[in-house]
Amino acid sequence: MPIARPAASVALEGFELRVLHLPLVSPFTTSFGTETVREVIVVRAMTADGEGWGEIVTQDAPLYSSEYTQGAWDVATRFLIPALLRRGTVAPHEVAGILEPFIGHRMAKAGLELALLDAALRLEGRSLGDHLGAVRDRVPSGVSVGIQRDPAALVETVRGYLDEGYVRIKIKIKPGRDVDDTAAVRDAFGGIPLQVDANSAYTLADAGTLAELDRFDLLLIEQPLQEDDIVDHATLAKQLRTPVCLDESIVSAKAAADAIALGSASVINIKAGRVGGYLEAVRVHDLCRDASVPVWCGGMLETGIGRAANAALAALPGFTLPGDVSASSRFYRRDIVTEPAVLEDGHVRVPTGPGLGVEIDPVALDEVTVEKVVVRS
Ligand code: NPG
Repeated sequence: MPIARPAASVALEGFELRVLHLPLVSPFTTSFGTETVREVIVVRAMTADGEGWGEIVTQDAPLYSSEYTQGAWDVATRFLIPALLRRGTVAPHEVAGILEPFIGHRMAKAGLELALLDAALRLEGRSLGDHLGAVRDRVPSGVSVGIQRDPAALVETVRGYLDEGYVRIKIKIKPGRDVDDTAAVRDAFGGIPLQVDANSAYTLADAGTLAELDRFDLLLIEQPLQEDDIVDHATLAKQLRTPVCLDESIVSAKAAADAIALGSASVINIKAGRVGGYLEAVRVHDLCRDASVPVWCGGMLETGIGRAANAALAALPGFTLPGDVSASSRFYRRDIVTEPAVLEDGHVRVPTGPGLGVEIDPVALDEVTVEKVVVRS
């Protein structure tokens, strides 16, 4: 369902941006590299009637997408924030239109829009989940498992997450670390809900190897080819029994519609940052639902801010597969919110308080802040 009642306007006075360095509980390895510290930008919208928080999910380097921290910082402070402040009074649903002249930079735009959504909904006393159209009070929690030293180590890591109660396992793969890793997890744990994520590491020439994964009855294979390989993904999908899910390629509702029309994906991962905001994410959800394409909520190692918003999004009715909406403790020893998301019976609760429904822990936030700027009207 499209959002029926837009959130109210807020009188903008400024924005504070902070770069955070959050140490990870263990290194996270994907086909594009290993992270030990999550670098991320947190946004505080300052309005005449209070504040709102958002998160720009870029990483320190442009390895997952073309966006990265210092690029987002620059475009936000130089172009995006000034454009919003020039308007003065802005409703969250107007943000995308105001920022549209600036090409790309969707993660930066999403973070700013989320801060406005939080500010506006707090004023109205409505939760983000209510606003987006959530129909559940908790969402099933899947976990994304990085590439480990060897398949045996992977099995032990997966065992730990299954013991904690995660209801779906996603393992990262790359050339040379695919069939054996998947076989090891399948053999060790039988018919658990299992999927793999290649983060664009393959080409069509690898179709034979990827078809070997068909025997493991995976829920899906995520983003095997490059972001722009929308036609190649359609060609590959015809050669695999495993459903192809797109992540990096889906940068908007239009991109999702194109991918579905071409047969490039039969499942879609929705990440609000990647598509330019939670409101566009709802549009992706709506069109996938109309096309009977299942969706699930992706994760970008969010802090408690983005994690709360993701739980709200994942509670929409078309999210029929468990998402990468795990407990905060999957990544962080100390989060920047006072009540970080926890795993309860394999689920994460959808916050019900006004706005994001989480409160910032100012001491924890200061401790991980490495750079800060305030841009005022
Ligand atoms: O649970 O937040 C999470 C992480 C899920 O694997 C995950 N994210 O490719 O989807 C991905 C990957 C990612 C993380 C990509 C951070 C880019 C940045």
